Amino acid sequence: MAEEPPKKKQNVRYPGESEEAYPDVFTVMPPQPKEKKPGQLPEESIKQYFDKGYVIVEDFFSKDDLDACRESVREQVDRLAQKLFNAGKIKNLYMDQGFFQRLIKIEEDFPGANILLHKSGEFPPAFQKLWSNPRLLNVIEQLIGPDIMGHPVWNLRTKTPNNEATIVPWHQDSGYLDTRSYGVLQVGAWIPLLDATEENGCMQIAAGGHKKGQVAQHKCCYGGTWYVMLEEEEMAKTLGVNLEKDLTVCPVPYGGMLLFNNMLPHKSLPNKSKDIRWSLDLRWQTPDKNVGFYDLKPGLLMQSSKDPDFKIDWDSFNKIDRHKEQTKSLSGTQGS
Ligand SMILES: O=C(O)CCC(=O)C(=O)O
Ligand SMILES: [Fe+2]
Repeated sequence: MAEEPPKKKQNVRYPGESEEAYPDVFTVMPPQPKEKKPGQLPEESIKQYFDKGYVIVEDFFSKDDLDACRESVREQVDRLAQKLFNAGKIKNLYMDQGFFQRLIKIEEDFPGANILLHKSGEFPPAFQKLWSNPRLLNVIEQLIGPDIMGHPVWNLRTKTPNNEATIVPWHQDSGYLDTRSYGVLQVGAWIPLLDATEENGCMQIAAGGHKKGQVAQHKCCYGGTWYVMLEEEEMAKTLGVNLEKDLTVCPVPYGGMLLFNNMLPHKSLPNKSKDIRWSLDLRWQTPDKNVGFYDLKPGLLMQSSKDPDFKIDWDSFNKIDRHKEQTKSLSGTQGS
């Protein structure tokens, strides 16, 4: 028997049930920093970001920045393998398998292992370092201004080949978020840990779909997953998207990233390759409304225009585990 949907609270609007629109927030470029800072993008890229809602940046990260993240993922996979092996869930530790294969083998013995990793909530120092990378924050400053709050929703994507649970359908990131944050400008950085291609399941976006500054009605849930989804007709009707011309495939080489705002519809392609398509997605927002993730976890201030010596308070941030809080609250909402 199907479970009854949770009773709707009075006077609460759920994601997508809002006609609020903030076109200027997402289409008007903030004043650009007066001095050029390391890593900053040329003006044409910033213009494209506000016009189309996204920009692909190649050759941005150093090998060390991303190799440290790969190493951290390797360690997480190893810990997961040990745990499942000790619990008798997998036949072998698969130590001889490399970075792009080991989780596939684990998954064969224990379907869903990749989701356990995706939802583990572990935010290791290498990911934190990438999130607060000064060159990256210089770019974020170009996109949202000098006051920068890290958004608590980040993800490690464990996209094993031919796995429905890792194919993310059309959505706007704000479709996952609290309606109180709708007018807040947010940037997402999608960072692959290999060359992301059409074959291994890179992202697709609907260029210009951010222009109305509005969150369209999302449906829950896609196939057997927890992902919310935006139907193509709804995207056309509410956001004025014409996929015939707006659909854009976004391959990103290792070392690069795709930047997009929280109103831009996007999805990921199936992984038809033989390797795991690892990626990280990280987010930032203007600090005007620190709604964080449904009041379960607030954002983390990373840069302040008032204080050039501002120090990030990692301890307070790391004290709260978003996934644990989410489970506790039993609200049924999930970060993408
Ligand atoms: O990596 C994916 O497949 C989806 C990523 C995504 O939806 C995001 O970065 O917001
Ligand atoms: Fe997303």
